[in-house]
Amino acid sequence: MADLPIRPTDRRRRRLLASLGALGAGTLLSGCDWTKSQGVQDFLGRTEDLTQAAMRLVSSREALAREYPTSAIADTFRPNGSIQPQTDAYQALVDNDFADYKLAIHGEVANPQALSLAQLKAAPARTQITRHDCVEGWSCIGQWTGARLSDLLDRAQPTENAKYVVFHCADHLLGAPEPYYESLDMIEAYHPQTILAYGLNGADLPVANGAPIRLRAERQLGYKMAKYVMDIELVNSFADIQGGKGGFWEDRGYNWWAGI
Ligand SMILES: Nc1nc2c(c(=O)[nH]1)N[C@H]1C(S)=C(S)[C@@H](COP(=O)(O)O)O[C@H]1N2
Ligand SMILES: [Mo]
Repeated sequence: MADLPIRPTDRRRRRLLASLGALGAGTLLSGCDWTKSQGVQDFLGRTEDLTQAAMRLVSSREALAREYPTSAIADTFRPNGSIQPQTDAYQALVDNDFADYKLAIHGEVANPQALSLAQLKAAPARTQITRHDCVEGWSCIGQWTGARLSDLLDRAQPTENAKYVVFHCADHLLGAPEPYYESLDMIEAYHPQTILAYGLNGADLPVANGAPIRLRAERQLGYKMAKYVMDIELVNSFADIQGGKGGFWEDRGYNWWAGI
Protein backbone atom coordinates (compact mmCIF):
# COMPACT_ATOMS: atom_id res chain seq x y z
CA MET A 1 0.00 0.00 0.00
CA ALA A 2 1.23 3.44 -0.87
CA ASP A 3 2.07 5.88 1.90
CA LEU A 4 -0.93 7.70 3.21
CA PRO A 5 -0.85 11.34 2.21
CA ILE A 6 -0.53 13.76 5.12
CA ARG A 7 -3.91 15.27 5.73
CA PRO A 8 -3.91 19.08 5.66
CA THR A 9 -5.13 19.20 9.24
CA ASP A 10 -2.19 17.08 10.39
CA ARG A 11 0.21 19.32 8.55
CA ARG A 12 -1.32 22.36 10.16
CA ARG A 13 -1.14 20.77 13.57
CA ARG A 14 2.48 19.89 13.09
CA ARG A 15 3.25 23.42 11.98
CA LEU A 16 1.49 24.82 15.01
CA LEU A 17 3.40 22.55 17.37
CA ALA A 18 6.65 23.55 15.69
CA SER A 19 5.84 27.23 16.06
CA LEU A 20 4.87 26.79 19.70
CA GLY A 21 8.26 25.19 20.24
CA ALA A 22 10.03 28.04 18.46
CA LEU A 23 8.18 30.59 20.56
CA GLY A 24 9.14 28.81 23.76
CA ALA A 25 12.82 28.49 22.87
CA GLY A 26 13.45 31.81 21.20
CA THR A 27 11.31 34.31 23.00
CA LEU A 28 11.44 33.76 26.73
CA LEU A 29 11.82 37.45 27.27
CA SER A 30 11.86 39.32 30.49
CA GLY A 31 10.31 42.74 30.64
CA CYS A 32 9.46 44.51 27.41
CA ASP A 33 11.13 43.39 24.26
CA TRP A 34 11.39 46.53 22.19
CA THR A 35 13.03 44.90 19.24
CA LYS A 36 10.96 43.23 16.56
CA SER A 37 11.38 39.73 17.91
CA GLN A 38 11.90 37.32 15.02
CA GLY A 39 10.38 34.50 17.07
CA VAL A 40 7.13 36.39 17.54
CA GLN A 41 7.06 37.48 13.90
CA ASP A 42 7.58 33.92 12.62
CA PHE A 43 5.06 32.59 15.06
CA LEU A 44 2.44 35.10 14.02
CA GLY A 45 3.10 34.44 10.35
CA ARG A 46 2.81 30.72 10.74
CA THR A 47 -0.33 30.75 12.84
CA GLU A 48 -2.19 33.24 10.69
CA ASP A 49 -3.97 30.56 8.71
CA LEU A 50 -4.81 28.41 11.69
CA THR A 51 -8.44 28.04 12.39
CA GLN A 52 -9.93 28.19 15.80
CA ALA A 53 -10.85 24.52 15.41
CA ALA A 54 -7.25 23.48 14.74
CA MET A 55 -6.06 25.49 17.72
CA ARG A 56 -8.56 23.83 20.00
CA LEU A 57 -7.29 20.42 18.88
CA VAL A 58 -3.95 21.08 20.53
CA SER A 59 -4.95 23.11 23.57
CA SER A 60 -7.76 22.19 25.88
CA ARG A 61 -10.39 24.72 26.80
CA GLU A 62 -8.86 24.92 30.27
CA ALA A 63 -5.16 25.11 29.34
CA LEU A 64 -3.52 28.05 31.10
CA ALA A 65 -1.29 30.63 29.48
CA ARG A 66 2.19 30.68 30.99
CA GLU A 67 2.60 32.73 34.16
CA TYR A 68 5.90 34.36 35.20
CA PRO A 69 7.76 35.19 38.41
CA THR A 70 7.65 38.75 39.78
CA SER A 71 11.28 39.20 38.68
CA ALA A 72 10.10 39.12 35.04
CA ILE A 73 7.76 42.13 35.38
CA ALA A 74 8.74 45.08 33.18
CA ASP A 75 9.32 48.43 34.91
CA THR A 76 6.75 50.10 32.68
CA PHE A 77 4.08 48.27 30.76
CA ARG A 78 4.39 49.63 27.24
CA PRO A 79 1.13 51.33 26.23
CA ASN A 80 -0.12 50.95 22.66
CA GLY A 81 -3.03 52.06 20.48
CA SER A 82 -5.23 54.58 22.28
CA ILE A 83 -3.53 55.93 25.38
CA GLN A 84 -5.95 58.75 26.29
CA PRO A 85 -9.56 58.56 25.05
CA GLN A 86 -10.68 61.95 23.80
CA THR A 87 -14.41 62.03 24.51
CA ASP A 88 -15.93 64.42 27.07
CA ALA A 89 -17.78 61.49 28.64
CA TYR A 90 -14.53 59.64 29.30
CA GLN A 91 -12.78 62.77 30.57
CA ALA A 92 -15.66 63.33 33.01
CA LEU A 93 -15.12 59.81 34.39
CA VAL A 94 -11.39 60.46 34.82
CA ASP A 95 -12.04 63.82 36.53
CA ASN A 96 -14.18 62.07 39.14
CA ASP A 97 -11.74 59.18 39.67
CA PHE A 98 -14.23 56.80 38.00
CA ALA A 99 -16.70 57.16 40.88
CA ASP A 100 -19.49 57.44 38.29
CA TYR A 101 -18.33 54.51 36.18
CA LYS A 102 -20.87 51.72 35.68
CA LEU A 103 -20.17 48.61 33.65
CA ALA A 104 -23.31 47.36 31.91
CA ILE A 105 -23.62 43.67 31.00
CA HIS A 106 -26.53 43.34 28.63
CA GLY A 107 -27.87 41.71 25.47
CA GLU A 108 -28.46 37.96 25.53
CA VAL A 109 -28.67 37.76 29.33
CA ALA A 110 -31.55 37.01 31.70
CA ASN A 111 -30.27 39.34 34.42
CA PRO A 112 -28.62 42.53 33.08
CA GLN A 113 -26.01 44.12 35.33
CA ALA A 114 -24.74 47.63 36.02
CA LEU A 115 -21.62 47.32 38.16
CA SER A 116 -19.65 50.12 39.80
CA LEU A 117 -15.88 49.96 40.07
CA ALA A 118 -16.29 49.22 43.80
CA GLN A 119 -18.56 46.28 42.96
CA LEU A 120 -16.06 45.01 40.39
CA LYS A 121 -13.26 45.26 42.95
CA ALA A 122 -15.38 43.30 45.45
CA ALA A 123 -16.05 40.47 42.96
CA PRO A 124 -14.00 37.23 42.95
CA ALA A 125 -10.58 38.25 41.66
CA ARG A 126 -7.46 36.81 40.12
CA THR A 127 -3.89 38.13 39.90
CA GLN A 128 -1.62 36.85 37.13
CA ILE A 129 1.80 37.70 35.70
CA THR A 130 1.67 37.11 31.97
CA ARG A 131 3.28 38.11 28.71
CA HIS A 132 1.37 40.31 26.32
CA ASP A 133 2.15 39.74 22.64
CA CYS A 134 1.28 42.48 20.17
CA VAL A 135 1.07 41.70 16.46
CA GLU A 136 3.40 44.62 15.88
CA GLY A 137 6.14 42.33 17.17
CA TRP A 138 6.76 43.33 20.77
CA SER A 139 6.03 41.62 24.06
CA CYS A 140 5.76 42.86 27.63
CA ILE A 141 5.30 41.14 30.99
CA GLY A 142 2.99 42.61 33.60
CA GLN A 143 1.00 41.65 36.67
CA TRP A 144 -2.73 42.07 36.27
CA THR A 145 -5.43 42.01 38.94
CA GLY A 146 -9.08 41.91 38.07
CA ALA A 147 -12.54 40.44 38.44
CA ARG A 148 -13.04 37.02 36.91
CA LEU A 149 -15.27 37.46 33.91
CA SER A 150 -16.83 34.04 34.52
CA ASP A 151 -18.34 35.17 37.81
CA LEU A 152 -19.73 38.36 36.31
CA LEU A 153 -21.25 36.46 33.40
CA ASP A 154 -22.80 33.96 35.80
CA ARG A 155 -24.50 36.85 37.57
CA ALA A 156 -25.88 38.13 34.27
CA GLN A 157 -27.05 34.63 33.26
CA PRO A 158 -26.32 34.27 29.54
CA THR A 159 -29.28 32.95 27.56
CA GLU A 160 -29.15 29.91 25.28
CA ASN A 161 -28.61 32.28 22.36
CA ALA A 162 -25.43 33.84 23.73
CA LYS A 163 -22.44 32.83 21.57
CA TYR A 164 -20.07 35.78 21.91
CA VAL A 165 -19.14 38.41 24.46
CA VAL A 166 -18.57 41.85 22.92
CA PHE A 167 -16.57 44.55 24.72
CA HIS A 168 -17.45 48.13 23.78
CA CYS A 169 -14.78 50.72 24.62
CA ALA A 170 -14.59 54.47 25.23
CA ASP A 171 -11.99 55.38 22.61
CA HIS A 172 -12.12 56.09 18.88
CA LEU A 173 -8.82 54.72 17.59
CA LEU A 174 -7.40 56.44 14.47
CA GLY A 175 -10.30 58.90 14.57
CA ALA A 176 -12.82 56.16 13.73
CA PRO A 177 -16.46 57.26 13.97
CA GLU A 178 -17.31 54.26 16.14
CA PRO A 179 -15.49 53.20 19.30
CA TYR A 180 -12.96 50.36 19.61
CA TYR A 181 -14.56 47.02 20.31
CA GLU A 182 -13.55 43.40 20.60
CA SER A 183 -15.12 40.01 21.25
CA LEU A 184 -14.49 36.54 22.64
CA ASP A 185 -16.41 33.30 22.32
CA MET A 186 -17.93 31.79 25.46
CA ILE A 187 -15.03 29.37 25.99
CA GLU A 188 -12.44 32.19 26.12
CA ALA A 189 -14.80 34.38 28.14
CA TYR A 190 -15.16 31.67 30.81
CA HIS A 191 -11.44 30.77 30.83
CA PRO A 192 -9.96 31.12 34.35
CA GLN A 193 -7.35 33.68 33.19
CA THR A 194 -9.93 35.92 31.54
CA ILE A 195 -10.36 38.90 33.84
CA LEU A 196 -11.52 42.49 33.79
CA ALA A 197 -8.35 44.07 35.13
CA TYR A 198 -8.45 47.18 37.32
CA GLY A 199 -4.90 46.74 38.65
CA LEU A 200 -1.47 46.67 36.97
CA ASN A 201 1.70 45.80 38.89
CA GLY A 202 -0.03 46.36 42.25
CA ALA A 203 -1.38 49.85 41.46
CA ASP A 204 -4.59 51.15 39.89
CA LEU A 205 -4.67 50.56 36.15
CA PRO A 206 -3.22 53.69 34.46
CA VAL A 207 -5.26 55.55 31.84
CA ALA A 208 -2.63 54.65 29.21
CA ASN A 209 -3.31 50.95 29.79
CA GLY A 210 -7.12 51.14 29.83
CA ALA A 211 -8.50 52.61 33.07
CA PRO A 212 -10.80 51.92 34.76
CA ILE A 213 -10.93 48.37 33.39
CA ARG A 214 -9.41 46.45 30.51
CA LEU A 215 -9.86 42.90 29.38
CA ARG A 216 -7.10 40.34 29.88
CA ALA A 217 -7.63 37.14 27.90
CA GLU A 218 -4.20 35.64 28.25
CA ARG A 219 -4.37 33.08 25.47
CA GLN A 220 -5.05 35.78 22.90
CA LEU A 221 -3.02 38.42 21.05
CA GLY A 222 -2.86 41.99 22.30
CA TYR A 223 -5.51 43.51 20.08
CA LYS A 224 -8.20 41.28 21.65
CA MET A 225 -7.60 42.81 25.08
CA ALA A 226 -9.98 45.73 25.01
CA LYS A 227 -9.03 48.75 27.11
CA TYR A 228 -11.50 51.36 28.47
CA VAL A 229 -14.33 48.79 28.55
CA MET A 230 -17.62 50.66 28.98
CA ASP A 231 -20.17 47.92 28.40
CA ILE A 232 -20.31 44.24 27.66
CA GLU A 233 -22.88 42.86 25.26
CA LEU A 234 -23.71 39.19 24.80
CA VAL A 235 -24.76 38.39 21.25
CA ASN A 236 -25.57 35.50 18.96
CA SER A 237 -23.82 37.09 15.95
CA PHE A 238 -21.61 40.07 15.07
CA ALA A 239 -23.61 40.87 11.95
CA ASP A 240 -25.23 44.01 13.39
CA ILE A 241 -22.17 45.39 15.18
CA GLN A 242 -20.01 47.93 13.32
CA GLY A 243 -18.24 46.16 10.39
CA GLY A 244 -19.66 42.79 11.40
CA LYS A 245 -16.33 41.01 11.98
CA GLY A 246 -16.27 41.07 15.77
CA GLY A 247 -13.63 43.70 16.43
CA PHE A 248 -12.01 46.99 15.47
CA TRP A 249 -8.98 45.33 13.87
CA GLU A 250 -11.01 42.41 12.52
CA ASP A 251 -13.14 44.92 10.61
CA ARG A 252 -9.84 46.10 9.11
CA GLY A 253 -8.60 42.64 8.10
CA TYR A 254 -7.12 40.93 11.17
CA ASN A 255 -8.19 37.40 12.09
CA TRP A 256 -11.02 37.14 14.59
CA TRP A 257 -9.32 34.10 16.08
CA ALA A 258 -6.17 35.45 17.73
CA GLY A 259 -5.22 32.54 19.97
CA ILE A 260 -1.56 32.00 20.84
N1 LIG B 1 -9.91 50.26 23.61
C1 LIG B 1 -8.75 49.85 23.07
N2 LIG B 1 -8.28 48.66 23.41
C2 LIG B 1 -7.12 48.22 22.87
C3 LIG B 1 -6.38 48.99 21.94
C4 LIG B 1 -6.90 50.26 21.61
O1 LIG B 1 -6.32 51.04 20.81
N3 LIG B 1 -8.09 50.68 22.18
N4 LIG B 1 -5.22 48.50 21.39
C5 LIG B 1 -5.00 47.03 21.47
C6 LIG B 1 -3.65 46.62 21.16
S1 LIG B 1 -3.22 46.44 19.53
C7 LIG B 1 -2.78 46.28 22.14
S2 LIG B 1 -1.23 45.64 21.80
C8 LIG B 1 -3.12 46.47 23.56
C9 LIG B 1 -2.15 47.44 24.20
O2 LIG B 1 -2.37 47.45 25.59
P1 LIG B 1 -1.45 48.39 26.45
O3 LIG B 1 -1.70 49.81 26.04
O4 LIG B 1 -1.77 48.12 27.88
O5 LIG B 1 -0.03 47.99 26.11
O6 LIG B 1 -4.43 46.97 23.76
C10 LIG B 1 -5.38 46.51 22.84
N5 LIG B 1 -6.66 47.01 23.26
MO1 LIG C 1 -1.32 45.21 19.57
